[in-house]
Amino acid sequence: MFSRRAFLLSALAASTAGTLARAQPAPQTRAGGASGQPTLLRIERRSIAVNGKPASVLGIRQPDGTFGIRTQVGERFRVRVQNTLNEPSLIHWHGLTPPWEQDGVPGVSGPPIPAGGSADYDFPLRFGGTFWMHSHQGLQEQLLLAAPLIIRDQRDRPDQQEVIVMLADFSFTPPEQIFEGLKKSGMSSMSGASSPAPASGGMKGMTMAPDMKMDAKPDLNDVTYDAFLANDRTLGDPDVVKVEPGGRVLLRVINSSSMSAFHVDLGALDGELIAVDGFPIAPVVARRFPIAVAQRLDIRLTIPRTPAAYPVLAVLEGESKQTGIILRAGSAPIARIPDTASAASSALTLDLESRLRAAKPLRPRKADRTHTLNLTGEMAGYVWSINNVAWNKDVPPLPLAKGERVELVFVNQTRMPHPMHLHGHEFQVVEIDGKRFAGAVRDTVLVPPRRRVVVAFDANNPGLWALHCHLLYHLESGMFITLGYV
Ligand SMILES: [Cu+2]
Repeated sequence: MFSRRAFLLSALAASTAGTLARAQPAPQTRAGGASGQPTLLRIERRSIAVNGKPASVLGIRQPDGTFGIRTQVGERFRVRVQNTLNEPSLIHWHGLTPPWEQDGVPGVSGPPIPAGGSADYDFPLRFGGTFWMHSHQGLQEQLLLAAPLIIRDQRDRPDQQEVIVMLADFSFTPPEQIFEGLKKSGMSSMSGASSPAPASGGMKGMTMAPDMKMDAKPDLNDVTYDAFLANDRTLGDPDVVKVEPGGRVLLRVINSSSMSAFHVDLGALDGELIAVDGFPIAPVVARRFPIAVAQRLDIRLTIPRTPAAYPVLAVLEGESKQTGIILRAGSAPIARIPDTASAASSALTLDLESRLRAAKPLRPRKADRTHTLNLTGEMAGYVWSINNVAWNKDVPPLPLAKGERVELVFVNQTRMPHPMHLHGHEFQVVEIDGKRFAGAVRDTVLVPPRRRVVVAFDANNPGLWALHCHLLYHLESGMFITLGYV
């Protein structure tokens, strides 16, 4: 008999199978479901217009044109993904807790789906909320290969209109060229600085410049984008959503950007933030909320009784560029909103994070195991790493054991913020800079420059799991590690 560990390793080594799902018991037939057929999702090339110019991008849609999927907690996630591209691809279910082989990370959970191939998924949905799906293959995410993944639950009221706002950054430059440019410009900016010249072999990128000041300004927005999109559109031609005057709206904001964080700006409307990354919090009322890459915000709004157009904007961190959608109550006229805000926004901070409190916190428990993850690297050569090791196939998984309470200590030693994402488990923010508190349960947490953030999770989903910075080019250059247990 194979031990579970042997199974784990052999499954890892298998790289030819096109089907990822393990054999499952006969699926329950859903009420109204067409004889228990899985939902079909197609990875496909599609065309959008950006700034009046055509752009060829990727997407994930059902045959009827629906982007992504909307389902219900308690249902099984029964999906067949068809890859219609002429290159391999694989979709990660961001924030869900599937069996590890169905997590959609090429080389970790299994092989990518070859061109023209398909893969099946079948697992129970443990919780509801706002999630999303995106390619974890190469740089496909930059080509908008992402879609909403909404799981309705008892928080979804019949008298509340759901509005999805999917944010993205867009460039007409091919992603591979963007990545090459980052590596080159990192080198040239380094040689022009007063810091010591970079050593050959890229090793310089693995340590902090010794003369770096503690108060050095953060590096934000490495990539200069051509546009910022909300539901695939710019403010020049925005998504206009009809809402009821006096009605209630649930905004599900998803930051599917590859590299860009925003401040969500509700203008004159008060928003009640009720969940982050799908998980409920003690509600926070405000008109502006930060959202890092890969995070989600569930915001309840009450639309005033006066017919009017209410923009929901997202202002780029540290700059004035903005995108957004318009909520149109009644037949109000819609004014053109410029794609630059009147003032530049600040960098994202942890001010809101430190105020968030989980509505359903983890059971208090001492950590059985703690891993410290120094976030390391720098712009020179564009090398990003964890504990000074840029990810490669020979890096062993961080050890842990089933049943343990595990704490991850993120210490950002760089000048860039890093949104850190753990696969297959929800975690709770339990400490910021030495101050313990019962913070939000979520799956992606921002670690700004020089800050220390601690998260806790229960090791209840054995397998091999990715843990990484969600900035696409940081992830791609090595700010990535795995956790493994049986
Ligand atoms: Cu990063």
